[in-house]
Amino acid sequence: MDVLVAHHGYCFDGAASAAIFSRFLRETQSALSDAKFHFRGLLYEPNAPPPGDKLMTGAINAILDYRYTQSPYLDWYFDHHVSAFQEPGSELHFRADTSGRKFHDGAYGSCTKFIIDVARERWGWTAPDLDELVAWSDVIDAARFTDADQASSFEPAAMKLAAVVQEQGDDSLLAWMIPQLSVTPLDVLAEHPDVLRRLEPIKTRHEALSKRMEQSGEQRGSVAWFDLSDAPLDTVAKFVGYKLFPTATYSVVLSRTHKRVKISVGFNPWSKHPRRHDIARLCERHGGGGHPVVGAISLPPGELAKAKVIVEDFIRELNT
Ligand SMILES: [Mn+2]
Repeated sequence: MDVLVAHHGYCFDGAASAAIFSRFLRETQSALSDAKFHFRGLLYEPNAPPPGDKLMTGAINAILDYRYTQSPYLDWYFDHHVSAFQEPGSELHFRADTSGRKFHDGAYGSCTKFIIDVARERWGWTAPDLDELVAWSDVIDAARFTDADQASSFEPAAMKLAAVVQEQGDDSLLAWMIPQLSVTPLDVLAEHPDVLRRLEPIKTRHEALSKRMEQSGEQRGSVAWFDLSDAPLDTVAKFVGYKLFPTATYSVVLSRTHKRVKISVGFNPWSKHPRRHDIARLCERHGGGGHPVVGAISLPPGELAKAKVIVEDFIRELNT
């Protein structure tokens, strides 16, 4: 039997969700103890095909940490994105499901924690050796770091692995790493030569980007704003903005790659001021999505001018 685990691609929570879910399935469904597991990353790209198109006929199919689909091939579903139901009618379809294998809870900080909690409550399945993986997924996906310095650090093993998954993630790397994550302690896996080799250039790019953000950043009211659209972005640094502008309540970053123009919006997790906006809802107005505290809008690469108009809108809105 084949099992296809389609997960949010190239994000630590997506990979950790796939690791925990595949082990859960192996250990609780006796028919699947010898199954062949396939992993497939799904991206939030403009014009991304409906996730149902990525499923495999004749296999057990799961979608984790990604949008719901009404596809009849979907067997298992776990997600915590509040924007999970994008296709018309998909939320009603989900609510009408009677399989007992499809779960959604927008209150969770990570899909990984959601899966392990549901598996324990409904199936009595536990995996105490994965506690560290679960805890770190929750910290990373919900940005529950102690401060902006910890959030930008490459010291903890989970942060090294997360950087590699995010920046060098592809299906062949994850085909190796996901099964490893389900059985290997994080500090052992983070010292693997294949991980270290990929990490070095990431650190170098990260330092260069930090400099670029320092030069281009400005604070407008309660918003730290970075226009990085002058040159393609080759890395990400989600929290450097708050290191540079610790008094900002929000950050807005405009960036582009050859595939897309992206507006990333976040709430400063260490802000002294309360969050007054639901960022997912604001992003949805422009065809994006995410969580209440962090969201993004992706546009085709030719729409930089349109993106700049949206940014102005956002900065105004976040300052009201
Ligand atoms: Mn997630």
